[in-house]
Amino acid sequence: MRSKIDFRLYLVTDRKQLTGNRSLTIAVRQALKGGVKAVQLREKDLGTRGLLKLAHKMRELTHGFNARLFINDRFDVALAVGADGVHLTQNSIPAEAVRSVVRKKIMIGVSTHSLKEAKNAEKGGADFITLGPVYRTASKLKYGVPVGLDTLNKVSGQIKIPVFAIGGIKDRRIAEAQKAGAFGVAMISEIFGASNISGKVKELIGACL
Ligand code: 3NM
Repeated sequence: MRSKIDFRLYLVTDRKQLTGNRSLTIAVRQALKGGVKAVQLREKDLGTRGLLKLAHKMRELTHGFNARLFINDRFDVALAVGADGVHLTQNSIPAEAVRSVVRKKIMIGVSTHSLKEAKNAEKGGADFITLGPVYRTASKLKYGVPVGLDTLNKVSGQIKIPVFAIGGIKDRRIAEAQKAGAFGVAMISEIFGASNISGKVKELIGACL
């Protein structure tokens, strides 16, 4: 299972966090130019048709850079656009139900916030999880109380699938997240808030090695 996940840096999108009139397409292209190899399309406010259209665009873009594309929550949209995977939330259809439909066709990532959720995701057939928020994020407590490095350490030690630390991850925190057992890191603002997105991604990839 572990070898299937061939990226350490996972970009999660939120076009509302983009600065300087950059469109999502431009920002993601810059991140891909910088070397990011996995993108999760997470644009919660879009309706099905709008999401599908954007997902097609992201598929074309990520293909051009040989990068993985994951669609937040919607495995139907992931299948429809030929994405590499779906990224499920705790309110999505559970991983085991998705797995029973998609079989081995696409990968499944799951957002988790505790050891219990992490174990459930693994049992349900997830290929990897995100665990968070590890730190306090800019959007304050929108994602819940930070779980901290101790929980990251505990979870990483008790499950076999890769764990990506998420929530308030910055360049300077990558080393300690990895030391606490994270296989990789996932982030929005550190990348989308950068004035030079591709330069920032290059730095982050260097820090992930
Ligand atoms: N999920 P940033 S934290 C999308 O804990 C998301 O599951 C989280 O943004 C979780 O890198 C989070 O800007 C926000 O902190 C990540």
